[in-house]
Amino acid sequence: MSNTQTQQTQANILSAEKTRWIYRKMVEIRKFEEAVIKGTRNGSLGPFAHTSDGQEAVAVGTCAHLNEKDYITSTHRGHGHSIAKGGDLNTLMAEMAGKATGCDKGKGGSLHLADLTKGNIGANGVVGGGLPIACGAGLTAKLTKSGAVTVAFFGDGANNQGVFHEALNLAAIWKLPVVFVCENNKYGEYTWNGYATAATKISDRAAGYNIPGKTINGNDVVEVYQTVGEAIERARNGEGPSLIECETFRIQGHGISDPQIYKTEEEKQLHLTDEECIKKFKSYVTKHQLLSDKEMSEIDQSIEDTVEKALQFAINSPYPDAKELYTDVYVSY
Ligand SMILES: Cc1ncc(C[n+]2csc(CCOP(=O)(O)OP(=O)(O)O)c2C)c(N)n1
Ligand SMILES: [Mg+2]
Repeated sequence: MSNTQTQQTQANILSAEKTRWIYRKMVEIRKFEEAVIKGTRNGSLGPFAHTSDGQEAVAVGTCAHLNEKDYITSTHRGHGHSIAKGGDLNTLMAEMAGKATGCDKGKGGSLHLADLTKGNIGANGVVGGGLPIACGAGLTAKLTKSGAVTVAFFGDGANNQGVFHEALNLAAIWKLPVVFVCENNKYGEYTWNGYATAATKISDRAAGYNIPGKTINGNDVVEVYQTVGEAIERARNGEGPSLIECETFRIQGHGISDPQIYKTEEEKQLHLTDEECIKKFKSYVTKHQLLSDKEMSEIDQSIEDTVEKALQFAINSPYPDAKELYTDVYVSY
């Protein structure tokens, strides 16, 4: 295939509509996280947050294939997943502030964010906790023949939890429509993954469960879109689960108060390189003439305004009433 032909094939991977959606969502997540960092530091939002800036390509490239009926389970670093799965920025930001107008009426906050109307069945403060829940959603979909696929997002730190192995095994023997998407940002809190994980690649662990496993560049949204897309299609066709490891990096520390003294200078500068996922996608769309600079800056500006409005909405919303304390906490049968 000639270079021109390869370029044309590359350009055909994404429709014009999908290209705009992907760019918009990645920028929405980045600007949302920047507002969360600012709002948390100045006290107008909650006391603490783990942000996902830098990892946008994984959430967006994956959720680009999901519909309203599909599910995701998330992690303590779940704002980006929620936005990519269609969450409304106002109600998500209000949730960051613990307000009554939040998508969980202020009871979830950053760490336990769920958005059930969008198929987001929850972030999880327990590392690896979303993985068996994804199997439950997968089993429901299989038994009810709903056609829904569940994506379980998890970090590299979760791959050494026993529950990771139990979930993969269960999903494999029952051929559940679940895709396990690992965001390998190389750290679990302050511990380098190479120090904590015996496997060379996290995706190698798929072989133990007889399912496909692949490691990809998680900073390249087009690569995520293609590879995770194939795994989602496989799951939707009844062919069972897959494990996709997306190598990426987080721009912030573990939480926003972490000074990252355990990272090398080179690692701290990664977001200034061509590996930064939004920059990478911008080069791609420019090279393939999918979006102009003008279109991208118009999108940037409109998101800037939307996020600012979301922040004001959150700040101006009321806290939940004290009598709400026990509602929606337990399910009654
Ligand atoms: C079962 C459990 N063990 C330990 C913790 C403390 N903890 C919170 S986040 C975290 C690191 C998770 O790392 P990773 O899965 O790679 O996700 P990342 O923070 O990098 O997105 C740990 C150990 C926890 N919340 N739950
Ligand atoms: Mg990690």
